[in-house]
Amino acid sequence: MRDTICAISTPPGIGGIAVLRVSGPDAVNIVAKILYPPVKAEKFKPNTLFHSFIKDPDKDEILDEAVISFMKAPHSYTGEDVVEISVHGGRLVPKLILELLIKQGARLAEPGEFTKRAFLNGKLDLIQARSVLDLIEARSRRGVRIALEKLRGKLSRRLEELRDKLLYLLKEIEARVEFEEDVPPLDETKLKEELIYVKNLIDKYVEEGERGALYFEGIEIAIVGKPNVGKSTLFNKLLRYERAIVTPYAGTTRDVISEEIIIEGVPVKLHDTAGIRETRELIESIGIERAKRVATSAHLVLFVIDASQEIDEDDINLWNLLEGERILVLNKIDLGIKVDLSKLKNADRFKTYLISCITGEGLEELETGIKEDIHQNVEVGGEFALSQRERALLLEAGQEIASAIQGLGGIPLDLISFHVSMSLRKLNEIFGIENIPEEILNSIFKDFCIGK
Ligand SMILES: Nc1nc2c(ncn2[C@@H]2O[C@H](COP(=O)(O)OP(=O)(O)O)[C@@H](O)[C@H]2O)c(=O)[nH]1
Ligand SMILES: [Mg+2]
Repeated sequence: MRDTICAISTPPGIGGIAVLRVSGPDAVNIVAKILYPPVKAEKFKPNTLFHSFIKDPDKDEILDEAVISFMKAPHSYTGEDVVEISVHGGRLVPKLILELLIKQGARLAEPGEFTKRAFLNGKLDLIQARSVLDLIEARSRRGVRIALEKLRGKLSRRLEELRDKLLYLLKEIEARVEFEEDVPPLDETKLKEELIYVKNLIDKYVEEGERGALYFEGIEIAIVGKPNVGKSTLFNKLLRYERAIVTPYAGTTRDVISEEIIIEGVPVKLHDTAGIRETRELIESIGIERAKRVATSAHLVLFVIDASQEIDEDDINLWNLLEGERILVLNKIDLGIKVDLSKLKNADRFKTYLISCITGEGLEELETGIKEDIHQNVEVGGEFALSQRERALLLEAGQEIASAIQGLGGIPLDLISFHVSMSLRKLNEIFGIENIPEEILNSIFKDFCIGK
């Protein structure tokens, strides 16, 4: 039998109300003990509210006025008896009530423990449980939609279809391994086709799930260029406030400054970097190292050049240092245009924008270009998001199927069967059907807040 847990489910601080949640077999008894005037357990009717006062049974002092609701097992979030106590939101009172609950025998819940119980009691599969976190953390409407669909089982249903298919194939193969004489021989061509079908579907889901995940994990954009070309000015323009210090002196930005903005529903971490050039100064050179790192790991680089100057060694060296996607930004066109892009290798492969951060010319077009690029990255149609754990397991499931396909015709049938069953196991792990070790379970729920 599980114990009874409690937590404050609303965020800390001052608010209209605060909600304390109690879940477990003793929820009603424990809460009843701190109500005043005293109530019997019968007072708690499923799915109804009643008004009461909260009082420490050992003291003669009312703590607050409250509304109590009761959801009876299994018809509650956790699948257990759940009592929720709404009190006045404040700095101290909810904490005092929480202490009372603990004194009466409830245990303070761990982060995500309510949701973990929902999973353990079969109210949610592990995919849905994880989507609760996505929903809480969603920073855009699109993110909310993706998380909600996942919570309602959209992804679970798709993966279930995969599982059913694999289960069917596994039975087909196993029948040949076990009762070779009694069943018609295996049509290997057909089996291969079906395995390829499954493999392609898995690949598609991994890719789609990765794109969808960008709505939660976000993407990174780094502004890169030699000193004094206007990186910090552009950074501030894109943020729409003066975050980075701008001066006419080269080497002003010595570290990477990062801020998050939402573009097209996608959280974008924008990095302003130290101008990259040869330098003897220690602080500046550490900043430059960081800038290089950020530029390498970013999804997109905005490469800024001073359009009013000729391209020099510093621009060229830096350009050659980069590998990934980038957008070329020719800034300061209000001072005239002198650049000759042919000095930059393969510059014509990338989108180029002429702008002036001072007059604002071209900025809108640049922003549209950035949006387009983000769209390409997350691509409309990223219909669901996979967490890193889900992605890793799905990839492994796919690898097992690939091994089965490769082995067909060459290796014994029971080995093929082994790969297919391993793949099935990985899928089951995603759902949480396979026995999952306590540490892994805890690591899944540890990112949740207390009270969820
Ligand atoms: N004329 C002109 N000056 C600019 C423009 N953008 C930035 N600057 C100036 O260039 C200098 C360096 O800008 P800053 O953003 O600090 O460059 P960073 O070193 O690349 O971060 C500052 O004096 C800015 O005001 C522009 O579009 N036109
Ligand atoms: Mg700067």
